[in-house]
Amino acid sequence: MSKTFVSSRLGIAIAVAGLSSPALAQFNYPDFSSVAGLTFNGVAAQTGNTISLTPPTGPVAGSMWHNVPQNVGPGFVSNFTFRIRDIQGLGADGIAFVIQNENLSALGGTGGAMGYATNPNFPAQIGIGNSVAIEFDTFNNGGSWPDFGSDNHVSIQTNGLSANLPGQANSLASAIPSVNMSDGNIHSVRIVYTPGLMQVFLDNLVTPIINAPITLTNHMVLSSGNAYVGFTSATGQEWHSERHEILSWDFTPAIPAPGAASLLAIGGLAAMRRRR
Ligand SMILES: [Ca+2]
Ligand SMILES: [Ca+2]
Repeated sequence: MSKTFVSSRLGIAIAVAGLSSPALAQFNYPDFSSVAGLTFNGVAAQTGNTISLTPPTGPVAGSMWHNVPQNVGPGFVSNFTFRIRDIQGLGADGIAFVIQNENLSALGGTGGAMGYATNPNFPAQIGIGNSVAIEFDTFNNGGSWPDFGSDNHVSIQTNGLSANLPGQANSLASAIPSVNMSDGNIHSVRIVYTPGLMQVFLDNLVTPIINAPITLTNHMVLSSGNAYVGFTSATGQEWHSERHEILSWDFTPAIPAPGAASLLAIGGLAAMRRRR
């Protein structure tokens, strides 16, 4: 393959990525054999076909963002699967799905700050401002800040434009799921948002574990309705850590842009042909 060919292909890729059409911004990673379009910070990295947000060591933190700001304002649906395994000691600290309008290098503190927040014990580790984080928290930091008295909770956390914080004082809504999130099994999450309602489903697409009257623009400043989406994670100590993995991820804005409809139609035709 000639160098000229490579650079012309790269030029086309840049030209496509440079388009601001929301139709191109929606994405689907059935697995992470390709990590094109993603940015990694801290210890987060592709590992085989999955994303390892953190290895089972510590204290470390990692984040992963889709490179293109997504049209979250009018609403969206995002599905992902995660797995938490290689538990050391009590295991810590969990995974967060984060909507933020800071930048692609955003990464918060280690330990209970879970990569999205400022760790109140280590205030030099600044959290991500202008953010809403849905945390899947596997360590009860009750000795340091109120944490629902649970080492297995889900909570929607924000501190408005200021750096996010991990304690329950910054929770908009929360739940204690019946499933053990750090049992080494693959868990499925669906987040459904329309202005005024955020729903979080965990391993059950019928009944949400969180059904909360949340409007993002009450807590964040978006850019023409857009913000970055992605994941953060962290561990506290090597002796209380775990591997946090994301195995798949998709994101669909609520209102398909012109062009998205035709892409969906093409996908539908292809599916029909496959069924025949
Ligand atoms: Ca915690
Ligand atoms: Ca928490």
